[in-house]
Amino acid sequence: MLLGSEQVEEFRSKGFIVLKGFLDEAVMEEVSAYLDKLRDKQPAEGQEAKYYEESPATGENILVRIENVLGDNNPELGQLLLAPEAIECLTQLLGEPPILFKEKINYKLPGCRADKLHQDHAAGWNAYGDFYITMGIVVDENRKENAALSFMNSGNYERKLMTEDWQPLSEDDPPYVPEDEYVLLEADPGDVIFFDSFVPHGSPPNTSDKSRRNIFLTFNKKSEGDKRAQYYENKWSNYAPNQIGNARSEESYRV
Ligand SMILES: O=C(O)CCC(=O)C(=O)O
Repeated sequence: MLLGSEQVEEFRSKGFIVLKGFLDEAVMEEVSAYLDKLRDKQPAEGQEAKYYEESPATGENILVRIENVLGDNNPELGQLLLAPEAIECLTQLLGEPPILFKEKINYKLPGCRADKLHQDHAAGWNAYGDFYITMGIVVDENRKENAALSFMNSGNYERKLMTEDWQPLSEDDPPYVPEDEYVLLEADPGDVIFFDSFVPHGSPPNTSDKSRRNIFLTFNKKSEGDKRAQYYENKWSNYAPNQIGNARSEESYRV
C-alpha cells in the first residue's frame, strides 16, 4: 500500500491529495523535453489532438492543450508517467484497478485564458461514467503569477454535478469565495495531485511570461469499462482538433 489510510481518508473528505515529488527530477526533465517535442510536432490523422485558442491578451492563436497523447501514441511518455506506483495509488483511491479514460497536456502558455472554477465532470463526462479520478502532474513550477490552480479544500461540495453540463461554477478568477474554502496549489515539477471529478477547481489567466505546463490523466474504474476510444471519436466529430487557423474565441466555452 503506497498511500496511508490518512491519505485515503483525506482524499475522500476533500476530493484531492497532493503528493510532493512523486516523480523524480530525471523523469521530469525527460517529460519536459518530450512536451516540447509534442508542441512542435505536426500530428498525422488520428494522432495527437491539438487545440488552439485565441489569447485574450494578444489576440493570437495559441496552443492551449494536446489530447490523445497516450494510448498507441508516445509509449515512452506513457512509461514515464504511468509507473506501477501511480497505478497502485489510483487503485487504492478508486477501490479497484483504473482504466485510462482521457488525457491531456495543458500548456497554459503566457497569454492563455482562465480556466473558470468548475467540476471536471461537467465536461460531458456523465455520458461515459459516474466517477473519475485525475492524476495531475506538475511539469513547470506552478506559482500564483503563472496561473497555479486553486482547489476547494473544505470538502464542501456535492459529489454530483452542481451545474448544467458545460457550465462553470463561477465567472470569477481566484481567490474564489468563500476564500477560506479554497487553497492556492503552488507546486513544483514532479508533484502530483490526485483529484475526483466533482471537486471545484480552476486557475486564472496566465499573465506572466512563464508557461505553466501540467498533464492531466483521467481514469475510471475498470468495472465501468474502456470508454476512451468512444470519448475521442465523439469529441473529434463535435470539435475537430489540429485547426490552428480556426481557434476558439473566449465566448465559446469548449474543453
Ligand atoms: O490547467 C488548468 O489550469 C485547468 C485544468 C483543469 O481544471 C481542466 O482543464 O479541466
